[in-house]
Amino acid sequence: MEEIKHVDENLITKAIIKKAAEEWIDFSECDVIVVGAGPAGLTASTYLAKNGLKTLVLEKKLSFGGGMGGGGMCFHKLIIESPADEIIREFGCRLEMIDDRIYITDAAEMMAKLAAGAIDAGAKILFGVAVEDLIFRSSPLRIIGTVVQWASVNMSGLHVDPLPIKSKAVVDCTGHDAEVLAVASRKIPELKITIHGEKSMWVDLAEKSIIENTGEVCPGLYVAGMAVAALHHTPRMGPIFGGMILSGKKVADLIVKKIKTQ
Ligand code: 48F
Repeated sequence: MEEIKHVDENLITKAIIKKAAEEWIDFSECDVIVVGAGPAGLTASTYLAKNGLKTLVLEKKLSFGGGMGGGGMCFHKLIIESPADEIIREFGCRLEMIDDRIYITDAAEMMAKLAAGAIDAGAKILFGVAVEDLIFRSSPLRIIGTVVQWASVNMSGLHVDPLPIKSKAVVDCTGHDAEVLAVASRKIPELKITIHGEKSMWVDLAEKSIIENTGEVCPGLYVAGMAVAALHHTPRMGPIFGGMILSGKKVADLIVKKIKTQ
């Protein structure tokens, strides 16, 4: 076997910092910032990027998948109902039918394939970056980007000022706590956003309401996935993911239409 290549320690540091900084500069202004790399965020970013929009996904954890990894109470399976199965198949995910138009898949497979789909479509996913605030303008009132911080800095409790990233649209895909909308509600009262929180479980109604209520919250700010239930006080649905996938696709379609006609 050929001898392993010698690597100078300094080259590692220089290469990582140079390449990462180049990409941060490039993405400091983008078309869409998707906050959260769960099922809704990954689906949305895939279709945004496929449509040629410069799409940045900010995820505060060091992994993608959000609530997918936990399956149902840590049993490693997820349920998908029609017509979301068509989208899941587009990502190359294998499904097994368990009842009329109801399917099951592996949590790890769905996480990996949705993320690979988003990356292959051209979306950039950054881990360990938390969105802690928004950039806004008045007359007319609108959102024009996010304010970000290393999640590890937030966890440390150190006082470090964050950095802004501008975009034409921001999508809250942060799940049950609707973290971005919660900040908007608290810090930009003119937007008149109230987070009521999700209701108890009712699967059919939950899935339908998520898809129906997915969309623009105010100019430049959109919501998809479970954050929709938190905003509209609609039920939760547990480990069934058709609504998340269709919500992600719907928000992407709305943003593409809006940005391309601007
Ligand atoms: O929670 P999550 O999976 O949200 P989702 O895409 O899907 C919900 C389902 O997983 C499930 C369900 C229905 O099937 O009930 O729970 O709506 O993914 C949200 C992601 O956002 C990240 C978080 O770490 C997770 O990966 N996130 C949350 N707040 C922030 C954030 C933030 N402030 N900045 C960056 N990432």
